[in-house]
Amino acid sequence: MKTKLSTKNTITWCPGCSNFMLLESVKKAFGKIISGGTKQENIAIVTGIGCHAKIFDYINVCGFYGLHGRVIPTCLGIKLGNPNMTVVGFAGDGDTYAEGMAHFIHAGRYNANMTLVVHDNQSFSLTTGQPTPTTQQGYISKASPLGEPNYPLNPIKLALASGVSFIARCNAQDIAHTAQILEAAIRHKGFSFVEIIQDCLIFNKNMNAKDKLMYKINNKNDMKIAEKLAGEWDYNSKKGKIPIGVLYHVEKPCLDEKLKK
Ligand SMILES: Cc1ncc(C[n+]2csc(CCOP(=O)(O)OP(=O)(O)O)c2C)c(N)n1
Repeated sequence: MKTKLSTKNTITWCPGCSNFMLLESVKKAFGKIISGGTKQENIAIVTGIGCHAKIFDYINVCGFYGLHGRVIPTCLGIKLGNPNMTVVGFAGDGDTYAEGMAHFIHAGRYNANMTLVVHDNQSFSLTTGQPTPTTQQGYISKASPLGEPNYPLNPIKLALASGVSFIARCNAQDIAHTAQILEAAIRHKGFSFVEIIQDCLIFNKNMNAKDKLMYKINNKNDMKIAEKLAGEWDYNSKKGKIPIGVLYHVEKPCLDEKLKK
């Protein structure tokens, strides 16, 4: 299955980039979905533009190498055009929470049956390390020589407030756990959002190596617990605890059911 899902394209991520590990997790999860009866040609992926987006070239499924910030509407277009497709979007933190922010909020409201995977390295890495909305305050880069003035956004809290029906967080370096969560996210009926915490080996390295703060949880539909879990890490420092796993999971009508009515 791994061979069937691989392509012959040369991988151009930096040696040691955690995107390699995420690629493995995605292939494992897709392998399970295909063994469960989904045809390989009925899986479509969409990417933005960025280091994360190169994953498009390395997985042998249908899809659309999209525009920066427009992963979600492109996924939605595929899903509306052919509801039989299993649609998974791969986006960056800059991609999703800067350019593409409005789409993220509405995706929660629409609850279309599709998955968004956000590779959060707290940096616009492909364009050499400018701060994104999840970058910590004080981060110095070419674009913020006096330090990033703004406090980071908490996307998990935003997802909860936007009504996202499946919210999870993973550590890119934990391939088996990430594969398991991705599979659950893809199987979820409705919009699933998986935040991947990943190190960038070149930019914003101060935020790397948070593994020791991480612990595994599996919350179902308890909003109070989800809100507490969402507040345990503020993206601004390497303090506190970082829950990984399913942070919130609820069943509610998805977009095609609402449209049918
Ligand atoms: C509309 C638009 N704005 C800006 C860019 C330039 N751009 C291309 S990649 C990129 C950075 C991507 O950062 P992120 O989404 O965080 O992904 P990463 O490279 O970190 O994986 C930017 C700003 C673009 N291609 N299109």
